[in-house]
Amino acid sequence: KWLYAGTAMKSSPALFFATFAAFVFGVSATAHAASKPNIIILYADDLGYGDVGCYGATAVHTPNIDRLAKEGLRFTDGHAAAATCTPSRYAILTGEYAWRKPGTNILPGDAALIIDPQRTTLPSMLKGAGYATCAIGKWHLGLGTKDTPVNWNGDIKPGPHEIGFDYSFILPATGDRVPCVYVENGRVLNLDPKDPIEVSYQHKVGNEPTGKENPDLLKMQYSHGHDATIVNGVSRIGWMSGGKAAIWNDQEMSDTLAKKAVTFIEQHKDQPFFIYFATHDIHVPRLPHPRFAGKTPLGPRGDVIDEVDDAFGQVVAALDRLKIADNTIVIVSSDNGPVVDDGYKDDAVQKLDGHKPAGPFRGGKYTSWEGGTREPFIVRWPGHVKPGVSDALVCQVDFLASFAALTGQTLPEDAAPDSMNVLPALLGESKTGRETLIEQGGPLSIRQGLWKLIVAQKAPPKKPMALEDHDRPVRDTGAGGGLQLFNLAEDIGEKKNLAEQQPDKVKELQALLEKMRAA
Ligand code: NG6
Ligand code: CA
Repeated sequence: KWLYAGTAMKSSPALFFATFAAFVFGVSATAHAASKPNIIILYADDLGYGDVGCYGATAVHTPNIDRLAKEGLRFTDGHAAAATCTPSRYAILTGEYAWRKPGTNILPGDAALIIDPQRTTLPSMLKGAGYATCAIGKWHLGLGTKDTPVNWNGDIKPGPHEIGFDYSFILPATGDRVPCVYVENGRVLNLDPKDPIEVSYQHKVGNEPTGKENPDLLKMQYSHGHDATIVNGVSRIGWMSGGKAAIWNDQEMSDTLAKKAVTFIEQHKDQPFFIYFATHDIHVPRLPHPRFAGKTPLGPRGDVIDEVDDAFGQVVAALDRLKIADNTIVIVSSDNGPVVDDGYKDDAVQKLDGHKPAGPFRGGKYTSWEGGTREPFIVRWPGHVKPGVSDALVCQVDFLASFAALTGQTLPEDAAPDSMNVLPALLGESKTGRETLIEQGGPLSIRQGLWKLIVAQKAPPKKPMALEDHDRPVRDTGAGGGLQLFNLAEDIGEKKNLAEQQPDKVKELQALLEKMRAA
């Protein structure tokens, strides 16, 4: 890892000098200015490659993301580590592919924390470098331990704090999973002790109506799953009772989270800070604030794209206002590819009308196709990152090693095993990033340059990665197709399986994948 750091410094003389100066003279101000910029990850949920203007969308309004792309580097081959939320978030925070650790697929809302507090994480590494760290928004990495399940009415830990975040304001799991309450620094916000919260993912608790029993009470119907406790007129996954005063307001959520991020920036503007800003948008249930409702022809799914852009804009505006934009790396990306119907009847399918959520790619969320993990991926750092477009292959799993190199941190030997220092690519100093990448759809795929091999079983798996609906055709996941080889240089849409034609390439990639798995 230290070698990586050295390489990065070599490629950036200014950075090297500043780090050197800081080292020799102990000038932390210099280090802050040059090698300890603030870092903000603007992390959308389920936002697809083709869902934003700068990647080709025309039916939505994303001026803030488009501005970041114009002022920064827009990647065309930037990836989440997986095609669903929990494994991608596990990887971005730990620098380890999630498939190495069992139990890291989509978690229920009462799951235990899946990140070992002993390990080095992106926030703990940056904390060690002197950063104030915070997590705002969607968590979905579990809370509590297996032995001591989370106590919603007491101290909720271990959680963000135990893995390196100084401040946290989170949704415990997802917007469509109970409990529908915010947890701030390990306590449910606005909880009335006389109205304790009970949560179950096994059976109904309390007397709240459910989507299944009382569909007449719903303001939005579910299309699959999502038939348990009704909260704010929307039935969710899982049952909850109590906590009335603590229930979040879905329509206000985007602004609530953005304001928390802005406050954190205001409070920490004079020291290096790291913000993991994980929006609920554009995940289901899609419930835009009234100022965005109906603003796009795409229905709620389009409206919440406008909304997430606005939330990002609020954060970026704070940097401008406080005059710290030049000293802040802002990253925009998403945890997995797009999905249109993800369990509620919100018109997303009907109103798609030519909009291509995954852009030119096949598939999306839950799938092994490029649409599963290839995301909007933008890095802006005024004066340091030359604006442009980069085709370098990079992945969110690389942030840990890359930012360790940037901030001069040495990682322990066993930390972040899959994180590569691709800092020169992230800063636009190099046109190349990784040579290989493992993509986690259902089955794993391996990328080697523009070659891609999906290593799936021949027969379709009985139950795809997410609980599938039964009344519609099975999603085109790429699973069940056996070995599938694609040359993305000529076939970006993964239409032409070359496995039979090129058995040697298949063998080579299979062996490479096995080697990386075993590493
Ligand atoms: C699936 C849910 C889906 C969504 C997903 C997690 C059903 C039928 N589907 O199981 O709605 O919540 O899990 O999404 O319940 S993610 O972005 O957090 O990975
Ligand atoms: Ca997601």
